[in-house]
Amino acid sequence: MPTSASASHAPHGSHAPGPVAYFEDPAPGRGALPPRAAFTSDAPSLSLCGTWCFRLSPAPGAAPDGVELDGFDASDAAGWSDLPVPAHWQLHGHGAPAYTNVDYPFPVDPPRVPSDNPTGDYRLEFDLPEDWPRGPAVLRFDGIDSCGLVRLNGTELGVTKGSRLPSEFEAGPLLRARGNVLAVRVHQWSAGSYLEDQDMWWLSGIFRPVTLIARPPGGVRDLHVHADFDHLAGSGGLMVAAEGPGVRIDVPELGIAGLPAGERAEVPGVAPWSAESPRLYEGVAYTDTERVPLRIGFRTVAIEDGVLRVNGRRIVFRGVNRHEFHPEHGRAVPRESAVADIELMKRHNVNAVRTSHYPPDPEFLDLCDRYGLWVLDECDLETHGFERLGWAGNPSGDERWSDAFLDRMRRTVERDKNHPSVVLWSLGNESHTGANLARMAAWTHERDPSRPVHYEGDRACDYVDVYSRMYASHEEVDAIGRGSATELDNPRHRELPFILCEFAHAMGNGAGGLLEYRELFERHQRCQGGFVWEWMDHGIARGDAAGRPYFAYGGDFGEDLHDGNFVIDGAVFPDRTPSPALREFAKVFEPVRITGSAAGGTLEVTNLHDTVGLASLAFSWTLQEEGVTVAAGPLDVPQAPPGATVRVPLPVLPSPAGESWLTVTAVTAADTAWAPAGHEVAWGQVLITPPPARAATEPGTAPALLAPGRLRLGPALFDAVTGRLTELGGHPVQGPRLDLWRAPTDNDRGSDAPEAARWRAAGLHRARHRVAAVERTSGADGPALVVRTRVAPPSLGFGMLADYHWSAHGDRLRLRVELEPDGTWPCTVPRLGLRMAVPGRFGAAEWFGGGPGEAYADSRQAARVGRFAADVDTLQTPYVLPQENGNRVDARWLTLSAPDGTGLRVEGEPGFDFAARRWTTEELDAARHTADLVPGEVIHLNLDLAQFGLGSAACGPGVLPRYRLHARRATFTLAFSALGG
Ligand code: IPT
Repeated sequence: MPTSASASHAPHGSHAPGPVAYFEDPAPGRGALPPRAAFTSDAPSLSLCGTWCFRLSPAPGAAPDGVELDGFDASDAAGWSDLPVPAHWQLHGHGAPAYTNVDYPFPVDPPRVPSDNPTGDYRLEFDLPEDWPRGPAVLRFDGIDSCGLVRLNGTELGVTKGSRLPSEFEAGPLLRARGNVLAVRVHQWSAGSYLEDQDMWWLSGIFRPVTLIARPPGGVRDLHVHADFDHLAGSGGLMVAAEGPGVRIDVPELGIAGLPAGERAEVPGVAPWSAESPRLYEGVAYTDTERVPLRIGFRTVAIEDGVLRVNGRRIVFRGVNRHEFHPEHGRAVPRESAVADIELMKRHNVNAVRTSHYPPDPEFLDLCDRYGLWVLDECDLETHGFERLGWAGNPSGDERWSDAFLDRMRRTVERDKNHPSVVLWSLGNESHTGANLARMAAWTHERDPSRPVHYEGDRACDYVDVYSRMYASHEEVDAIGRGSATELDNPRHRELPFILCEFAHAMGNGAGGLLEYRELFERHQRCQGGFVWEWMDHGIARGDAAGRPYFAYGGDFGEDLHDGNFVIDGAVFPDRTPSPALREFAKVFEPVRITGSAAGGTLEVTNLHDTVGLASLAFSWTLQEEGVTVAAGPLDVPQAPPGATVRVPLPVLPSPAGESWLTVTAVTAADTAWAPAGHEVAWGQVLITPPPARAATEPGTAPALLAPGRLRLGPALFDAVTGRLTELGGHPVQGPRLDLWRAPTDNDRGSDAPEAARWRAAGLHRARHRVAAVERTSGADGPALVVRTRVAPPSLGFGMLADYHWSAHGDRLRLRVELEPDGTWPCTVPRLGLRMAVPGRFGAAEWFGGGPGEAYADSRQAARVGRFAADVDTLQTPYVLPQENGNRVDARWLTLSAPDGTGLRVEGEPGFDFAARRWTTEELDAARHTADLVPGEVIHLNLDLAQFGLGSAACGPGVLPRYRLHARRATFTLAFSALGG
C-alpha cells in the first residue's frame, strides 16, 4: 500500500477483512477548504494545465514510492510518460474506456473496491512567476475522477473525491519560488465510485483544470449574490453576502457604488434575466486587496398554485439532458465544444439544460448565464447499480455515507449559487430514496431558499418541490395534468409542478411522439415540460483496419460487462452534427407558431415564448409552385405578448396552377450571441393551390411477348416468368416487389415494446415471393400486365397477397399494387412498400414533397413541402449503430439521375415515402458500425405507402396507436418513366 494510505475508517458491516484505505473510506475526502463559489478575481493565478509526467500502475500497491519528493526519477526510462492535464488517461493509451449503464463494473461490496484498481501517478514540477506574492494560495482541482491524493513538495494536502466537483487545498505555506513538486495519485476506483454510477463511460484522471490561485490577505473568500426581481413593481433587489473584510459592491450601470456586502439595494426599472432575454449587469465586489467581477441577473423563481414561475411567468422547459462529452476527449470537454453545444441548443429552440448527472465544467454555467438557458443543476450522485440488489445496501439510506452525500450537495450549491441560469437544484439521479437524500434537500432549502429542489427518485415528493418523472407515457402525463389518480395516489402529485426530467429517449432513430408531449405541456398548466434524453451520443472516435472512421460504443474496447450502444442516445451525433431528432425538436418546440388557411384569408401567429415579445424576429413569406419560388415578400406581424395570437391577412398572392404552398418564416432580425441575423426560428405553411386534377392518361399500350421469355410493355421490359420489371427506357432495373422489412431501429428493439423481435419471429426479414400468375389482360382500364403474387415468411401460414397491375401510357409506366392480408397476422409491420434497384449512376435525387430531412409518421413536423435535392450518399443518416434511416415523406415525385441526365422518375398518385441507399436493408441490419456499410453497385430504392412510427421504446413508451402499422388491405399507385438516355 502507498505509505500515505490511512486505515482510520473501520469497515461497518462489511464482511471483507482488512483495513480501509483512504480511497475506500465512504467519508468525503480530507484536507480541503470549505467549498465556495466559482469565480475569478484580479488575484494572481497560475494555470497548471499542460503536460504532466504520468505513470499508470495496475493497483495502488504497485504505485511507486517517493513520487512526491524532490529528485524523483519520472523519466521515460523509469516507466513514465507525458500526459496532458486535463484529460482521461484511457483516451491517451493507458488502459481502455469501459461502458456500463446501471451495472457497477466491480462486485458490489461497499465501500470496498477491487484490488486491481488502476492508479495513475501525476507529477508536475513548476516554478512560480517572478511576481508571485508570498502568502496564502489555494490549489484548485475542478475535477479528478475518482479519487486523488494530493501532495505538494513532499507534504500531503489532502484527498479529494466527488469526481465532478471542485476541491481547493491551502498550498501557500508549502510553495517555493522554483522547483515545486506537485504529485497527485489518482485511483480509478474509490468509495466515491459507488456514488458515481451514471450511465456513461468509466473514464479516469485529472480531467478538469488545475489552478494555483493566490489569496490576498483581506481578499474575498466567498460571495453569494442575491438578485431578485419583483415583476409587479418591475424592480429588482440586490444583496451580496460575502466573506471578507469590508466587501463592497459597484454596479455602475445601475448607479450602485460602494454597496456594503449584506446590505440590500432596491433597483427600480431593472431588466430581469430570463433564458429568452439573458440580461446581465456587470459589477464588481471588492475589498482593499481584491476585485471580483460579477455578472448579475435579476430573477425570482417561485412556485405558486402548483406552477413554477420565473419573474411571475409560467415557464416550460423545452430542455435536454447534457452529459459532458467529446468523442476524443471524453468528459474533458474543450471550451469551444461547450460553446458549440450552447449555440446548437439555442439554434434548435432548446431553452433548458439538466446537467445530467453532475455539475458541468463551471464555465458551462457562465455560458448559460450569457446565452440564456434555464438550468437544472444536478449534483454528482447516482447509486443506480444497487437496483440490481433490490436496493439492499444502497448508500442513500446508510448513515456511513451521510457526510459524503451532504458534502457533494454543498460543493454543488456553493460552487454554482451565483448563476442566474440555475433555477432548480437537483440532488442527483437514480439513487432510490433515503435519509441522506432528505438531508441534502433540507440543507439546500436552508442554504438557498431561492431555488426549488428537484430529485426524481423522491417519488413520494416528501422532500422535493417539484414532481418529476422520467419516460412517463403521454397517457400518464395527461392523467397527471388532469390531476387524476397518479401512481401513488399522492396529493402532493396534484399540488406540485410536474416535469419530465427525462423523456423522448433519442437513441438511434427517434424519438417519435414529441408533438404529442408538447400538446400536453400546452394543455396542462402544471405540466411544465421536460428534458429530452439526451443531448449527445457518447461515441468514441476510432478507425477500422482500413482506416475508415467510426464511433465506438460499449463492448468495442473488449469490456466483458457492458451495455453496448445504450450510450449512443443523443440528439446530436458524437461529432455534434444535429441528428434528425434535434431538427424535429426545433420544429415541435418553436417559440412562434404560424398557421393559417387560404380560405380564411388569414395567418395566425402565436407567440409561445415564456417571457418575451416578437420584437427580435423578422417575418417573411415565400410562395412556391411545385417547390419553385414564384413570389416572396416581407410580412408585417404586430407585436404579441407571450401567449397571445395575432391575426395577419394573407399577402396578396398570384394564383399558380400547380400545387403551391405559402411558407412564412420567422428569423432573427439581428445578430445574437448564438446565431447570425437571418437564423430561422420558426415557420409555417399554408396550402394555396391544391394539386391539380390529374390529366386523363393516354390509352394503354398492350403488353407484347418477346422471345426469349421477355415481355414488352411500353417503355419497359419484364421477365415473362417472374413478372418482374427488368428494364425501363433501356435502363436495367430490378423491378419493384413488395417489401415489409426495415432494419430495426433501437426503438423497434426497445425493451418496453420489442416490435422488432415480433417482426423477426414472424419472418418478415426473409419473406418469400411466390408468383401465382403473370397475366396479360385488357380490363376496364385498358390493357395491362397483371402479376399475382403471395409474399410470406417460410415456415408460417400467413402472408400477403400482392397483385401488381402494370400499364403503359406513352412514356409512363403505371403500377397499381393491391395488397390483401392472407391469414392471421401475428404482429404489426415495419413497412408497407416496395423495394427496387436502379443503376448506381443514378446518384442524384430530386423530389417535390416533404423534406429536406428524414421523417417518419410520428416524427415529421420538421418536414416541409418543397423541392429538394441531395445525392444518395447524403440522404443517409449515419446513426452510430446503423439502422433504418433516411426516409423522406410524401414525395409527389422523385427523380434519380446520373450526371449525364439519364435516370428514372417516379410519380405518386398522390404520394409516397422513399429511401435510397447503396446497400440493402439486410446489410444495414447486419452492420454494427458505420464503417461496416460498403457501397454496392446499385441503388436500392424503397417506395413506401406507409411505415411504422418510431416511438421511444428504447427507454420509454412505444409508438402511439395512431402511428402503428398493421397488415391491411391497401392500394398503392405509382408511375415510372425514364429520363434522358
Ligand atoms: C435513465 C437514466 O437516468 C439515464 O441516466 C439514462 O441511463 C437513461 O435512463 C437511459 O438512457 S434511468 C432508466 C431506468 C429509465
